[in-house]
Amino acid sequence: MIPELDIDPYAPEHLIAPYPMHQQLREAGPVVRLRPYPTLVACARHEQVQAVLGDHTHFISGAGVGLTNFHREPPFRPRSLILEADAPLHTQTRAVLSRIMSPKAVQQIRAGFAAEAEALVDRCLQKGENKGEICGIHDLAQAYPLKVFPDAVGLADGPERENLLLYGDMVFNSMGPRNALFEKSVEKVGPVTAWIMAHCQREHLRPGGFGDQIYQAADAGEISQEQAPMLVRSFLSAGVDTTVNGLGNALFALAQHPEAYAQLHADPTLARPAFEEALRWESTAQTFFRTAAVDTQIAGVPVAADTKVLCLLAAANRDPRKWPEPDRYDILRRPSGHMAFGSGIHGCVGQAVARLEGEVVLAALARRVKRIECTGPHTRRLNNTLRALGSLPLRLIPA
Ligand code: 4IA
Repeated sequence: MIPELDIDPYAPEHLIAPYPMHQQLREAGPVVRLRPYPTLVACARHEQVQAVLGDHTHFISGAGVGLTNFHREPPFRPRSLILEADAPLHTQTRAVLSRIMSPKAVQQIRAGFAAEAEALVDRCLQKGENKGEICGIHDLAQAYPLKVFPDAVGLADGPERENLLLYGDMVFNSMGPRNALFEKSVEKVGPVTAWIMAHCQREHLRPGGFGDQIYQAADAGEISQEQAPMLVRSFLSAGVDTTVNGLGNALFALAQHPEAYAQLHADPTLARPAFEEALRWESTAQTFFRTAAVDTQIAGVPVAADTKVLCLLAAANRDPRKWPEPDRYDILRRPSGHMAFGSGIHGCVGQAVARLEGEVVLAALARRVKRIECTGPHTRRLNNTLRALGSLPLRLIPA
């Protein structure tokens, strides 16, 4: 009754080129099974992904939002107090993070973030002039979030910030199977975890920054003192590798679509919708899981209690039932309802910060750069959850 497909979404060929697989999954039915993972069900259509994410009482996060079911296997690291939590804990921690990253708070960091974006694009133009090309990933997509986000959190500057990339790679790999990608990132992250946990402590966090504001919430009794470092860990887990790849994918989209870049250059106010459309077109976080809390159903298909539900956000974002010409990158589309930030009560709490980063970087490019060209083949950094580039050689032609 429920279609069963012989597809491993974590096989390298599908991580490299996921879109044909997404189409197969969407067309097979609203809910499918995957032979390599007999204990889960998967949804790839927009309607069902939205329904599952929108129903947090039947589809919980507390058993983990990766493939591992925390009811049966221990979590790989102490569980996040927001991502891997349900009410009432989630309600309490989310309130604190959502205030720290409220639209008003984001308005206050805007000018600084914009100035950094302009300075960085200037440095990239300079480097491009000297060397003929830049790496869109290393020089721009990584450099920018590694500067502005840890600054906002309140970490000291320095090359150790690269630890955040290794840590993010591990966190997002850990949401998939225990495959070679996971093992490799765990190997590399060894000494990094101690650095991350140390930098969750108040003495490493500039007074007034996002991290310190967590401790202020603990001082005010909104969360406990023991919860504070774990919520800072959420910033350090979720705040860098996500925007690095959101920006990287947006640069890739624009480099592959010169006509879209020309529209952006002609009207830099399109920076925000161009970033948003890039999130739809290449969802940074490709997949998340929920766990059925009770015997329930999706699109009338029975789903037993404790079943893991794989939600293919990236497939929902190209579902032709939802989007006309879904494979087209169209910066005039205004893709409201995309799933790249998830949706429902667990929808990305940092999305205003992420959008700010995307907007100001693309706006700085739009104003200073007439054209961007790929000067050679890009490489991919395979990850069980993230759509990530390893390198993207670009020529920036100044305006
Ligand atoms: C956390 C979904 C992703 C962006 C994410 C990763 C880690 C955490 C939250 C969100 O550690 O809380």
